[in-house]
Amino acid sequence: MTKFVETLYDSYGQAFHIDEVLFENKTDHQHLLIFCNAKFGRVMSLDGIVQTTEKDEFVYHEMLTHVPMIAHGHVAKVLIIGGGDGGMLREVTKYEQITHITQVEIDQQVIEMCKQYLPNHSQGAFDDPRVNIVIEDGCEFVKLADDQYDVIISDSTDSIGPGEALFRHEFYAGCKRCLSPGGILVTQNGVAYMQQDEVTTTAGYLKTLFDDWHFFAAAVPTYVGGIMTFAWATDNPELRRTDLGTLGNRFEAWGIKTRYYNPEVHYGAFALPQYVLEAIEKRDNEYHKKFSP
Ligand code: AG3
Repeated sequence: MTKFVETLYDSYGQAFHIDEVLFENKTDHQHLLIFCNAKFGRVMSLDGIVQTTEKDEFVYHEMLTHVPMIAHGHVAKVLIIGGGDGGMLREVTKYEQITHITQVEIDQQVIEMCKQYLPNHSQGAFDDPRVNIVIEDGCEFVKLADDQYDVIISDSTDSIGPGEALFRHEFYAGCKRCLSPGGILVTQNGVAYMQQDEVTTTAGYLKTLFDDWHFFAAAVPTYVGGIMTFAWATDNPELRRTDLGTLGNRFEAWGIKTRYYNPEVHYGAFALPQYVLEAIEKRDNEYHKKFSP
């Protein structure tokens, strides 16, 4: 039986039995592989790194969508950066009050192949009349876009290859200029234990741009090595402190169906272990040393 061995880390990783290869090709931007596995269903990898699987994708897509959506409370326009598999779009389109969704994906072939081989991710969301798909580098898009969005979700790969630009200061600054007043930016920020520098670096950038920023977390089985952190940034500090009762009322009133997210999980996701807080603070200190007079 053939095996897929993830190449993200040098000295540690995960392996899958490949039951069947559904698609494999070099796109204009990256190497795309979609295969079947008995435990995780269809698995999609880009440049040797697992991006999403049919069985555990709900954790990631629900947390990056519903945490900002429900905390904000009045979202009409959403921008998704990346997310070519369509899982994020599926979650976002669950909200009837949203009038417009722009999704900016660099790799058209990822969208096309995921529509064909991972249809359970998008479940038809690409055909939603509120959706506008733009094939472009997300970092370039946010530098020049004219529109403003209430929630921006960065559903990127890791900070290597095409995804690298989505972890730079200029990207976060671009997102800030595309947020409506009090809008929220959330981003995929890596697995904290394995990629601690990512927490430190992102914290340093967000600190210079937003009045309120932090991280929240969830454990995604196929993003191995512990909890994944998601960055949270906004100029409205009250949104992160939205009380449990309000979260519960909105969740119920809007009838959002989920398998991972619920208001208690939302609330608890902002409680971070000490080693993650230290990674955040490290940047605070380094930043001060470097930039204070
Ligand atoms: N994007 C995040 C993949 C991160 C994998 N990396 C890792 N294990 N550190 C997923 C795209 C799903 N829409």
